[in-house]
This record gives sequence, structure tokens and C-alpha cells, in this order.
Amino acid sequence: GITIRREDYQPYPFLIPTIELEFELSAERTQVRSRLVVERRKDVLISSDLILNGEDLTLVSLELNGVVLSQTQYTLTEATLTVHNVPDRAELVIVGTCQPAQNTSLSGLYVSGKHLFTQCEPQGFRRITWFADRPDVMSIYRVTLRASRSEFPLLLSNGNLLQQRELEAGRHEAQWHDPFAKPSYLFAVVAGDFVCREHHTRTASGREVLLQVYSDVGTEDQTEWAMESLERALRWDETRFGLELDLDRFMIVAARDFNMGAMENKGLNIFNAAYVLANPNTATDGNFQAIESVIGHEYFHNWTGNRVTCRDWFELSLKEGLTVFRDQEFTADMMAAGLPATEAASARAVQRIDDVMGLRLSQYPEDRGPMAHPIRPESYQEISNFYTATVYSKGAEVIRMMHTLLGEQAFRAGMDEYFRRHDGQAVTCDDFINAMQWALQQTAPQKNLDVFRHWYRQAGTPRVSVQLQHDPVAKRCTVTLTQDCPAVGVEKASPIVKQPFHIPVTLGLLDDTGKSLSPQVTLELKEASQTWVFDNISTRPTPSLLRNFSAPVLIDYAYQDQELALLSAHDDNAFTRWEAGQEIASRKMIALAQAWRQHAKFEELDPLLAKSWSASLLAKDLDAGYRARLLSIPPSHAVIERMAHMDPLAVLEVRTRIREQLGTTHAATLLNTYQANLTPGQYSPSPGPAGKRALKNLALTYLMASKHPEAANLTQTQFRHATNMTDRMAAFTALIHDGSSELNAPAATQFYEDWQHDQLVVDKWFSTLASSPRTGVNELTGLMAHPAFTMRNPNRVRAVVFAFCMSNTRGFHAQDGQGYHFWSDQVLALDAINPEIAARLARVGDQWARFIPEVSQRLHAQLERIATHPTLSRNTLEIVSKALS
Ligand code: B3K
Ligand code: ZN
Repeated sequence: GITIRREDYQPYPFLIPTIELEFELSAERTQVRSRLVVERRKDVLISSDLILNGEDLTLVSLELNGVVLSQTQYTLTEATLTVHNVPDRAELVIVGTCQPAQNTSLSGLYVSGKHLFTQCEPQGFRRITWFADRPDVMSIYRVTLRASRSEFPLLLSNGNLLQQRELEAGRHEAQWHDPFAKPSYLFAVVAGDFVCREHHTRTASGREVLLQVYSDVGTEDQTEWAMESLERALRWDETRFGLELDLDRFMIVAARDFNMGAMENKGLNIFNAAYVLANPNTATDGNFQAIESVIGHEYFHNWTGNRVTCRDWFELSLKEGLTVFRDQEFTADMMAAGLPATEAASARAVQRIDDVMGLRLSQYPEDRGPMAHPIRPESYQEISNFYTATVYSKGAEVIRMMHTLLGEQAFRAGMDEYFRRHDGQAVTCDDFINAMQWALQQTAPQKNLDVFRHWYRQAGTPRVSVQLQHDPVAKRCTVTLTQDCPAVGVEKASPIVKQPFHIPVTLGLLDDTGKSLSPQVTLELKEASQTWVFDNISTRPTPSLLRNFSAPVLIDYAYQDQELALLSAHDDNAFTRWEAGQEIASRKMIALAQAWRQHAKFEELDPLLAKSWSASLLAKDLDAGYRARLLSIPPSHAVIERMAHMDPLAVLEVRTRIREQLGTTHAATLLNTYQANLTPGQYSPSPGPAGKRALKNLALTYLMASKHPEAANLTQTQFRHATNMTDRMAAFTALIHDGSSELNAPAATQFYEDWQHDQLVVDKWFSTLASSPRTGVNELTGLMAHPAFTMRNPNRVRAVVFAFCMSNTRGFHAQDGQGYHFWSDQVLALDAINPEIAARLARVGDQWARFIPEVSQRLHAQLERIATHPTLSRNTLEIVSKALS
């Protein structure tokens, strides 16, 4: 593949101030007439040729300043249209066609159900018409849509609807105008038949705006939560950041077939239906929360992404890291809203725990593997492969560290300054840091972000080692932090020496009754090693390190068992308290897994783990949702990730046994916990009742795991009589994953019969079966033969193929190696349909070299099989060639 480098950035030599698009929409063949005004930039000196991107298009005609061009005046290739000798100012009219019904990649203009949708980020616009398809070319769009009225009664595009009229032969037309200049990736069109939920509201400054949520006919009872979430997002951005909606109308449309979660097209967000549709009967607490978060995320992009956009795709984290940070804060504020202080703190901690778990499960492995890259990558072959956990989640952590270093007020001042400087521009991460540095220096002139910038240039997860010394005579404690971050991924090939990171480490010191010995501080580690002194500390303290997860690093401290026990029982920081319990469990699991591998023998349950776990079970004063996190045994993936030689089956075995033993030993208390956390009455997805459900359902899974005599009945009763999908899914999953064969087959049949009409619930059915430890390749192949399975729908593929390869440790890593062969088969099959999705699945092979040898060899063989396939997309080729290099 061809490598594109950040350092090679060149501005585009033309401005394209306006574009007028006329669509003759139809699924088989859509014609697009594009009228561009192009002006040569005097400040950029390049040839007089105008180079436009275009892929999978058929050219019908081309005119320059009203004159039809002959074939010598332009050059057309698979990827570009070059118009030669373009004058300084010109009008170009291009007519071309594309074939939405043939477009299975879901990038560009495509068919989903009976509707037409577009997805343009990052490079889909070039699959609709020829254009300078890059984020730093910003234009005012005027769009005319024409189509059959019966087939496509609604015709939507960005901005304001100028007019609508009937045409001859059953056709009609709508004209849209977006008053804000935007890059092509934010362009959108939707055509089809939808129901629409509407809400009129006013912005903070009193402007009236119309909010709309469009979805498939028959889903009108599933869009209320989305609308409420949208309005909450609008209010939150006004109060927390002083940012208002800038359009008269804001539309969200749900699509069944969608590659990602959603897309922030200006004024016309297009969403994966999974992040729009919900009611208590069809969606779980987790779904409700995810919907609120994604709706917030896309809405917040209107300022961080759209009003200020990226200069080029290397700067993706400028909008994504920042917007994830904003959506995380939004969710935390919503979770804490209206709660008394202590409950609010634990609601925030729950949110932080979930976000950090996500980071550790997806980004930490990425940072150790062949795809490791800084949050601002230096190079790529296919940009679609760089919508990664690093750019998004680690990017958000980097923004959060700035927030920690500056404090809320200065951070807000930095945001204000960023918009003051760059509204309407396409800028870089440096521009953002500069605005933040300006704000920092208003309050702390001696401080700067010079070292902090290294987070944008260097990949890898830094390891911070902690040395603590205590002098009882001087009553003095010294803490030394040392950082290290070896070269990872592409860095290994470059001679550059890595610089220290600027790492905020928030810490507390506890005495041996768990009382704080000194106020919490945030140490700013900026050098390879630094030491801090704490006075008036009479006994050797236990450090509570990296409170609230103040930096995306690994902490190395030789905790004694009793120190971890102390933290897990008494740390007054809810995050590190949880962390201590997880650390106890992970350490024991790794030791047990190694022992299991050596003698296929499982030792007694470790007393320390048993004790800290049961203390949490009995800590009834704690919030239920928080307690559910305390009582969760770390997921296998998180533990495997910490092993020198990753051994998935051993960890799974150990985890299963631990859950069994805990369930057996504490059956009575678990049954009480179950009964004490029922949530009768009307369903609400808010953190209070959702936390209770999480705890109650966790108790149920322990009872099922331990085959408690009452568990099967309890689970079946819950499955039959659940009044919401959270409880129904919890019981269903327990029956399928932990129930006997007499229980799980009827449950599978029943669930499908009850819910076959609802595609999103059918996805839940598929993914529960695909991730069940009972499902091996044979069963999975059976599942893929089900009439409701299709490789064309990404949600379905995620529910079946991805769920098996990523969440079914036993099935995927089965010792006969069939799982790996299945995986490579599916990567190749998907690659011919949807390269973006195929490349994502291919990343399952990333970690091949870190497994125990027998796994490693087999994965490697399958990677080679994929790599040598005669036709491979650029997307998948980049992933497998990096994995093999
Ligand atoms: N900005 C979109 C990303 C879509 C990319 C598709 N290849 C989603 C989001 O982050 O909001
Ligand atoms: Zn985003």
C-alpha cells in the first residue's frame, strides 16, 4: 500500500466557495450534476491543473465556463479527474452517475431498507461526485433533490429547506441550503419514507429551533428517549460550554445499515438505528445510556468538528478526542444530576470506571500491537483504519489531562479562546493546545504545555514506577515517580529517541486505618524521574495512586496484599477503591492461570480475593451500581492483556471457577442481594434503578454460575416475567451461557419467537448465542445459516461474527484451531462486501505474537492466508501487513 505522511501536507491550490448539487435520485442509478465555483489561491503555487477525487463514478459530461471540454482537456482515472489549464476563476459543471444499490461498502450514497443514505466521512463524498474531498476545502452547499414521490416521500439534506414542489410524472423536488461553509465529509442526503418525532424549543439566546428524529415507519414508540437526549445535549452544551445550536433545524435519521455508531453531518445527523431506537421493552439500561452518549457526541460535534474542523485527517483526534471528552462529561453530569453529593460522586465514579475499562480493553492492546500510533498518527495507508480507540479514547484522556492540569475554569477559557481564534477554520491539534496554553498562562504564567505536546507525537502506554520511602524519625515520606515508554509499532523502525511525557498523577496517602494522612495532590511528572517530599507523615503510608485515573498510564508499585486490601476497603476515592479490588483479582487470576496451565489444577480460592469481594458484597451502604462494579471479576480480556504470554483458555477457566466458588460460598447473601435490589414499578433508565438492576442481575449470574438449586427457577421466572429488556436480557444471557441444555434451547426458541419482528432485539439474540461458551464454529455456522442472518448488515455481522471472534473466548480459541480458520474465512468474505468492516475484523489478529506459542503460530498462519489472498482491499491489506511486519 501507499503510505501517506502528515509532514507532506500541502494546502489545496484552489478555493471552492460554492457548490450546487442536483440529484436525480434512484436506487439503481443516481445522476448528480455538480456546479463548482473554483478560485485559484494566489498564496499557493502549484500547476494550473485542478485535481478532483472521484471513485466508482461514471462521467456523463464536463463543462468549464460554459464550454464542453474535449477529452484532451481533462484526464480521468480510477481515482481522480484532472482538468487541465484552469483559469484563475472558473465555473465547472460536472455530470456523473453512481449506483447506490450496488454500493455494499456503505460509504458514499447507498441503499438501506427502502431508503437512500449517504456516509461521507472520511472519503465517501468522492463516491457521489468529483470534488476536492478533503476537510480543509470548505464550501457553501446548495442542494436540489429530485425523486419519485411514492418511493421517496422525504428528501433531506443539510441546513434549511428552501422549497419543495411537485414535478411531472410522480416526481418531486426539495431544495436545501446550508448557510455554513463545510468540508465535503459533512455533506448528507437522506431520501425515503420515515416517521418523524418533532420538538420545538428555544436556544439560550431565545432563537426558536426545530428538533426532528426520523425513523422507520412502525418505530414511532422508540424515539422518545433519543429526542429527550438531544434536548439534554443542547442544554448541556449551552450551560457547560456556552455553545448554542446555530441552525433553525436539527435532524437525526436512523439507518438500519451503518458502519459506525453515527455521523455528525451538519444539521442532518445520520445514526445507526441501534443508537436511536429504544423503549423499556426493547432496550437495556446500557442501550439507553449509549444512546444518550452518542446523541450527545454527534450533537457536540456541531462545534467541535463542524464549526471548527480538521485541516487534514491526521488531525482527527482534534475533533474526536475532544468530542469524546465532552460526551463523557455530559454523561457524567447527566448521571449525577439531581443526586445528593455522595451519590453524585459514586454515579460519576461508575461512569469513570466504565470509560476506563473501555480504554484498557480496546486502547491498551492497540498501543502494544502493530497498529500502535500516536493520537495524531504520523502516517497511514487507509484513513478509515484510523478511527481507532487511540484517536478516540486515548485522545479523550489527553484532553482530560489538560482539563486536570488547567482546572475547569481555565479549561473553559481555553475552549472559548479556541473558538474565538478558529471558528470557521480547518485547524490542527497544535492550534488547540496553543489556545489551552494561552489560558493556562493567564492564571499560571510560569507553566506551559511544551512537554505535554509529546502525547500527540508519541505512541505507547507509559509505565510509571513508584518508589515510596518513609523516614519515621524525620516523619517524612518521599515519592519518586519514574516513567518509561519503549518504542511501539511504527516507532520501532525510526531512530527517534522518545521524550518524557507530562503526566498528572493524582495521589493520596492513607494510614493503616484508611484515613488520609495528607490532602490529595496532583504530581506533575515531566521528566524521566522526579521526587516529591511529604512532611508530617509519622507512619509508613499506603499510597492511593492515579486517583480518578488521572493519566492513561500503567502504574508499577509493589503493593503488599494488605495494602491492596486496605485500599479496597477504605480508599475514599471511589475509582482507586474499585481499582484496588480489581488489582487483587487480576494478580490472583494470573497466578492461578499459570498454575492451571502447568498442572491443570485449580488451587483453592485465594483468601485475600475472597475477603475483599465479600466485604463489597456486604457493603450495603454503597450505591448499588458502584457495588456491581466492585463485585465484577475483571473480564478475561483485561487479565489476558497483562500476561507475558497471553493464555486465553487458562484465564477463562480460572475466571469461571472463581465465579463458581464465589457463588457457592456466598449463595445466601447473593439471594438476599437479588431480592433487596428488585425495581418494581415503572421503568426508568436513570442510574439509581439501573444500578440496582446491574447488582441484582450480577447476583443472579453468580448463582447461575455456581449451579445453585434455586438459580434456574429464579432465572426462568425473571426471563418469563421481566417487564423490561434489561432484566429479560440478563436472564436470557444467564440461561444461554450458564444454564443446562434443558434450559437454554427452549429459551433461545422463545426469545426469537417473541422478538423476531424487532431487528435490534434480534441482534441481541444473535450476539448472546454467538458469544456463548457453548457455541463453537459448528454452532456458529448453523447460526449464520439462519434466515435472519446477512453479511450485508454491519449490526448483524457484529452480533454474530464479531461477537464470536471477540467475545467468545472458548469458541474462538478452541484448541482445534477452527476458530482462527473461521475468522480468516470471514475477513475474506467481508472484504469483498465492506472493506471497512472487514479491516476491523482483521484486527483480531493484531495481538498474534503475544499469545502462548500454539495460539500464536495458528493465528500467524491465518494472517498469512489473508495477506496472500489475490484481491484484498487497501483497508485489510494495511492491517494484515502491519500485523505481519
Ligand atoms: N465522525 C464519525 C466517524 C465516521 C467515520 C466512518 N469511517 C463518527 C463520530 O465519531 O462521531
Ligand atoms: Zn465523533
